Amino acid sequence: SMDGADRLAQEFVQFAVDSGVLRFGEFKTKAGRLSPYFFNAGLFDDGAKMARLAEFYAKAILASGMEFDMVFGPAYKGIPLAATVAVELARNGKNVPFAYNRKEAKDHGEGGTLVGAPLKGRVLIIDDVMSAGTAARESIAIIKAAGAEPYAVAIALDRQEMATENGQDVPHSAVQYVRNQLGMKVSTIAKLADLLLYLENQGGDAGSAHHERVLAYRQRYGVND
Ligand code: OMP
Repeated sequence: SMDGADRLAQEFVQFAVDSGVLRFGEFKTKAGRLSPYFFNAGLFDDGAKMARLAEFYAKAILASGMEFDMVFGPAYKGIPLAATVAVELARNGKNVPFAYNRKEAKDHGEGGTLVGAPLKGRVLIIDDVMSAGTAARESIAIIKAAGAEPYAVAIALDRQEMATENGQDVPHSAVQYVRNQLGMKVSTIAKLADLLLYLENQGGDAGSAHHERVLAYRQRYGVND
C-alpha cells in the first residue's frame, strides 16, 4: 500500500497533467536531451493552481522535517514559487523570511541583485525542476557569496537523470549530488519513478505508449535511486 509521500506524489502528477504542466511528446531539455516528457511549471498560471501548487510544496517540505531559517527563490521561475510557498508555510505555523535575486544588477535605487530579507542562516532554495543541476549550482553560489548557508532545496519534480559536469554526463543525478556531495537536504513532491507509476496505472494505448517512451528515456539517461 502507498505511504503519504507516494500518495501526495500521485495526486501531484495528476494535478500537473490536468493543468497541462506535465506533457508528453518530444522536448529538448536544457542539457540538450530529447525527452518524451516535459514539466513546465510556468503553466500553473492562475491563482487557484498557484495556491494548490504551494500546498503541495509546503506538505512535502513540512513532511521532510528539514529545518531552515528562510526561503530563497531563484530568478525567474523560483520567485513566485518561493513567495507562495512562504505564504503557505506561514499559514501552517512556520513564518520565515523570504528573499529572491534579480538576473541583472540594478545600478540605481536600492542597487544590488538581492531583494527581500537578508540572506542569512540556513537557506531553503525553492525551485521547479532538477535535471542536470545547473540551476541549483547557481543558487548555491549566490547564497554562499552572501555569507549564508545553502542548506536545502525544495523542488516539484526530480527527473532522476544523470547530472552533467563540464558538458559530460556523470553517473549520478543532480539531486543525489546535492544530497551526497554537498550534504544538503532535498525535498521533492514527485520524481520520475512516480511519473512512471502514474502512466502504468493510466492504461490505455496513449498511457502505455507514453510509459514505454519514458522508460526508454530512463534507460538512456536515468540513474538508480
Ligand atoms: P537543470 O538546471 O539542468 O537542473 O535543469 C532544470 C531546469 O530545466 C528547470 O529550471 C527548467 O528551466 C528546465 N526544465 C523544466 O522546466 N522541465 C523539465 O521537464 C526539464 C527541464 C530541463 O530543461 O531539463
